[in-house]
Amino acid sequence: MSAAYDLIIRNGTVITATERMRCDIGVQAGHIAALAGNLQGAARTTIDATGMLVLPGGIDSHCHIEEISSTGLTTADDFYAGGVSAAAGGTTTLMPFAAQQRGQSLGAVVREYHRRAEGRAFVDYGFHLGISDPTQEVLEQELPALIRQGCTSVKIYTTYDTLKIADRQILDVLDAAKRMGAIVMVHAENSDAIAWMTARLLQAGKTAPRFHPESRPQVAEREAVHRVIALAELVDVPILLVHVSGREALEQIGWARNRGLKVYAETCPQYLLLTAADTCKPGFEGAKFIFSPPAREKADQEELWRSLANGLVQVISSDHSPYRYQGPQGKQVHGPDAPFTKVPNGIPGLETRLPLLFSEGVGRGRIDIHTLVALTATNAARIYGLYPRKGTVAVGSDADLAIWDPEVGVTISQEMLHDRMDYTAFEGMKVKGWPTITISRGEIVWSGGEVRGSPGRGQFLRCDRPMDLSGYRCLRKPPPTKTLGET
Ligand code: DUC
Ligand code: ZN
Ligand code: ZN
Repeated sequence: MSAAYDLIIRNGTVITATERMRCDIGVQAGHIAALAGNLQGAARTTIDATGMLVLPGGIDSHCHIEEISSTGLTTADDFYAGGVSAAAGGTTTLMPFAAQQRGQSLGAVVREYHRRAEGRAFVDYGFHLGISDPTQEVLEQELPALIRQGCTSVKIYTTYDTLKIADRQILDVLDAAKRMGAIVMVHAENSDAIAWMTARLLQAGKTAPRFHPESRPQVAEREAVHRVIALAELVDVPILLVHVSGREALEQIGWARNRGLKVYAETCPQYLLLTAADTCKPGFEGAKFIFSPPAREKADQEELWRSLANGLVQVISSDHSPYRYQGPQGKQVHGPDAPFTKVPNGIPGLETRLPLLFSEGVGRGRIDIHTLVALTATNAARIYGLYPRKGTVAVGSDADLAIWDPEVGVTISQEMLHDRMDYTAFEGMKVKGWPTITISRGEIVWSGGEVRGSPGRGQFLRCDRPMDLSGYRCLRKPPPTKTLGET
């Protein structure tokens, strides 16, 4: 008797980080149950994916969902709106932060973020731990318990007065992570250099948004990147540098790799597609492009694209950090003439991340499609302990899939997006390729421009210990298409 499936996707071209397969996919109870040419059996739902590419659902491994900043502002999207927006752009897993502020218990912070997500999350999610107060109690008691509960990654800052930790504390965090098998993500910019530059700019009356990039020059990022690499070498533990913005940080990462150090790196579409000049928009519009580190120059974009193709950078996240342009929680919270220092940092990007990379990366021949999958799903799954449940298309994996129409043309506009924002930094950009159907644990959640599914369907993901990526390189040459045998 032939098998019965909940869902069969027929005639698609399945793409993973290493394979291109003409095959059907059988889904049962939320998992991929079969991959085969001309799959036999019946299904309650069948999707004809002729002419389409079937990719693993994306993992956005750095985003800020309903996060309260140290200045008391909350990011615009909750776990429902963020999840819907992600799904509409082909992403099925989110990894936001449970962000500690000084004096808070880390365990209590994580409980609060669980409360925010439960009953609201639309796609599956795990939590990174944002640590700004690494007391002995946090590192020796709370952290081990949270790691056992499936939060196996930690983010620290070298900048922002209320978040940054000193070198000695960084060493303590790295040492704790090493003993417990967690991975440390670092926002690396030299805080004093930024404060010094900022004071000079403000004194000279240079307060407009366009001075934000000048206040955070590459040398400030380069110094902090080098320093945290050195601290990680001293402790002998891998680290991941988040939102790497340009050439100078990349040079340090390349130097570390050549020394044999396990230094991973992440970048974001804004560093590949925007420049510092975007903050020069008329009036206060430049505030829409204030994020840190800032976008750099064209030459930095080119170097970043190269670093994606050659494996220097492993992960592309959105760093979705949505503060609306208007309103009391937004960019103009301190008025339309506020100095750049008072503008909340961050831009949205959950929904546009994959289509921008598909179009600008694969479409323009800067990266191949397997590298795209590795950078936007598989590598994050491995680094953050979700592989092979997430991040690939394989028998036994969760049926998280995005069915892409590689030919459809879309002009990005805020109107078409599903987040709670009132602007996108990518307004007017034309892309080719968009997911027509997104499937999360076997359930169609986005199809033909419609969102399906209810708040709370997303599940918390207990992450395992991070997986080593050494020896796992991006492909330089696409693999041949495999045609799988029939069943
Ligand atoms: N760092 C982030 O990772 N996100 C938003 C703001 C910031 O500085
Ligand atoms: Zn950061
Ligand atoms: Zn961030």
